[in-house]
Amino acid sequence: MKLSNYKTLVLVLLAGSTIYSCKPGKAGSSVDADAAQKVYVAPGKYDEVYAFLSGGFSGQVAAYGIPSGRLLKVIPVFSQNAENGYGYSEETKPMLNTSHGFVPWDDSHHPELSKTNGEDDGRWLFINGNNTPRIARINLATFKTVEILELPNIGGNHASPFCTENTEYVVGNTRFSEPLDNSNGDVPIDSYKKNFKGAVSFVKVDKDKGAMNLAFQLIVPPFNYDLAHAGKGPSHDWIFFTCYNTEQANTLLEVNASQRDKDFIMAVNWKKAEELLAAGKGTKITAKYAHNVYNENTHTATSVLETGTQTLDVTKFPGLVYYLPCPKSPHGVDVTPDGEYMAASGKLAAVIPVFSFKKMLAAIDKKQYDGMIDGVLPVLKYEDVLHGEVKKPGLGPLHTEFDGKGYAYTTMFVSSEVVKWKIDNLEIIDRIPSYYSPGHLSIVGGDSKKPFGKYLLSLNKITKDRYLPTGPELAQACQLIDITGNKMKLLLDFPTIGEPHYAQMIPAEKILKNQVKFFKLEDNKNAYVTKSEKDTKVVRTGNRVDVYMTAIRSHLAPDNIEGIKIGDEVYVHVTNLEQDWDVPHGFAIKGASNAELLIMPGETCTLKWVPGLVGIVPFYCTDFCSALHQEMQGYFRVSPAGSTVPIKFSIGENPVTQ
Ligand code: RUQ
Ligand code: CUA
Repeated sequence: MKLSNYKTLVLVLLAGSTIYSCKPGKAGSSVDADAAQKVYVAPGKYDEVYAFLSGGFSGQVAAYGIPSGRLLKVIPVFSQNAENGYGYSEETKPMLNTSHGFVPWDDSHHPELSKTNGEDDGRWLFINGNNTPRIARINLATFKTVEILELPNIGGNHASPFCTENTEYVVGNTRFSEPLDNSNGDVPIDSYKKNFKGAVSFVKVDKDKGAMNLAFQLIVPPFNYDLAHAGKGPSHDWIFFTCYNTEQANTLLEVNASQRDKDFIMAVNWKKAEELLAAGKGTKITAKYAHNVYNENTHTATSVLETGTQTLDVTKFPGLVYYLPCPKSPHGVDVTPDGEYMAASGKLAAVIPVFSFKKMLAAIDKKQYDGMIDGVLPVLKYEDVLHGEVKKPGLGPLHTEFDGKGYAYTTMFVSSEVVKWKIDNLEIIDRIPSYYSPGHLSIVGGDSKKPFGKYLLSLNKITKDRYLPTGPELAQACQLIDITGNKMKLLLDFPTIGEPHYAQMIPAEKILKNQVKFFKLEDNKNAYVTKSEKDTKVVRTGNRVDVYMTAIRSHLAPDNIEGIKIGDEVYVHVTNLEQDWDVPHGFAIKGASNAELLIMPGETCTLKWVPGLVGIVPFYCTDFCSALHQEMQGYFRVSPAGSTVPIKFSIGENPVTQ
């Protein structure tokens, strides 16, 4: 783009920003009288739908009830979470291990529900770590993160994780291309075109257990890859990625990556990739990446460093990838429920191009290409693959989802609205303001084969004047929109944690039926479990002290512990003996440079504590578990290094000396 064009672009974007700063439609004025009734969930009643919102730069996921907008739980994923000791306890620390060491934070963008026959099955939720490339899996029976797989060879795991129709794979693509991990990365940055590569990761998911492993990576041209969606039905074998910066710029991308009139959607035939690998065409390369698994019987995570991955260089295998020209720095690509159309959104485009899968196959058959990338990767002709364009949709189209009734809904980032259009004739049906600058939107089942429809969430980047101010940083938010009628109706507006980057929504019944209420004590295989109070003990091994403690309403056993010395490393293993729903106990030690533990019924958690001062140190249960919760406490006695005070522990009238 010439600089003059760039200026025009900036002007357009600025003009967009005045749209939201002048308060479209007066904030709140467009709410119908019955909106309150439609979102009111009476006390004691359950919501109809679970919404899983990414926490963006909080690194977590939040579960909300819809239509009430009630926050149900923050599920820790990539960030340490002091609230329940995730990433602080000895059992969960390995979850945050990477090839770079312990990384206690990430930037989570895209929650993705596991799918069976293209429908959300309510078993697992995947989410990407964008910064230090990782994919996590959350078990929706326990709402716990049970697996985190790092991805090698990429930078910015943004186009991720997207499931194929039966969760055969979750797929991720790189935002930043970079030299492959097995090459010499110490190269001039301006050797980008020569030395940098993109890599698409295909993570195989075990059908029954959900266990992930990196099956293979496709080595692709060094573009920036933004988002993806897998095909379904007729397009089952394919997955589509948007790419920008096909200019392959490595500086001032704001200008340099916006020069071409069209970038691409990259269509990948993953079935073909599978065949090539089965025929031994893959190349194994060395790569270092962590694979962290939380075992639900030991309640303990382990971290393994993997050493290699299979790759296919797409330039060597014709038929693996095709490029569909797509106007102006495309961002989202979304596949209709019937798998026939792909709606793309060019951030800077004036239309929403909708591509036809059928036409794509026909164009591939005809082999009439609009040139080749790297001399070998075919670019199809725009007109040949286009179903049509949604004209004048608004400014800054980003993401689209579907209601299953033939309509699509697209967010307009710059003009701050959600636009409803018809898939067959591409006519715009309705538009509704969104406060403000929506990124993604989410419809219940809206990216699946069978959308449930009814509710749409617009996930907004900016809130400005919507809520009571909270200093320079304002809450991020979303709007709940009723999509049952011809016209969309605003129902509710509520703030969220972190950035509600994207969300997936699912009818509650699909998740309710699998809920775990407590962990069976008899199945607890933690190496430090204590299954009854009489087995509690304190064991010294050199300067390591292991405390085997139990918690039950309303005492911790033992509750008086002596013989700890400066220089010791103390591991307190607390087993919660309760066998009932909703009775966690907490555990915290004065002055410990660590968070508390929050131990679920039947679970064992371990807090590492290095005492720093001589004296008496209290510990207690942090979760208000019973009428005698305040009585749930105890003391450590810490003696100087070299002291001869023996290990001694007791509860009530039963002191025991070792
Ligand atoms: S991308 S706001 Cu991080 Cu999901 Cu489009
Ligand atoms: Cu246990 Cu409070």
